[in-house]
Amino acid sequence: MAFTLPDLPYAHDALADLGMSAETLEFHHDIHHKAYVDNGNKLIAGTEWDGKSLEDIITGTYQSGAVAQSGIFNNASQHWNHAQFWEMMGPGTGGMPGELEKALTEAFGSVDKFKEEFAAAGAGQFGSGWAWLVKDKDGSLKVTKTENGVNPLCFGQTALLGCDVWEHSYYIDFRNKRPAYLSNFLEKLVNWENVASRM
Ligand code: MN3
Repeated sequence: MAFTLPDLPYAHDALADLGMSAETLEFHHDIHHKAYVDNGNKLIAGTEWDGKSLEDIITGTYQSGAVAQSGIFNNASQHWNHAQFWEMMGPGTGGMPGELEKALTEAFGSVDKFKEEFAAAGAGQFGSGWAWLVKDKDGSLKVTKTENGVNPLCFGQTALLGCDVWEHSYYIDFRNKRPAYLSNFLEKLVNWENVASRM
């Protein structure tokens, strides 16, 4: 089953008033995400991964550790990461569902402490990567960061929230100010109902 680029779940300009411009989404979704889809399809054609599910390709190539698989892993994982990322944001969504607020408070002490930890993980990721809120195998909530395309699937974790901290995600709107992008993401862009639905 070949990868396909999913449509954004909102218009390209739907997040502009919230700090993510149409130009960013045109580059990020239409060009960067599309490139992961197209390159992944080219690399997978005719290999043992042809016809496997996206999740199986990601975990299988990551666990193999083989350099020959790294191109397939990088493109497959980045395709999955971006497909989740678009869904985790949204325009004018409601507040945080009570069950999520309760779970974050239990795990981190307060919602604000969770946001501080998440923003610090994203700011502290050296180079390209992602910040995550995950549900670990034992059910506990944790904040993590990963390099490049590595994601929670690689560690058997459930991704509840992810933030792309590659420069292409923020350079147009925030230039080099990654902490400002992360703060804006947490305060204005996250679709907390989507996050809660992943628990
Ligand atoms: Mn990206």
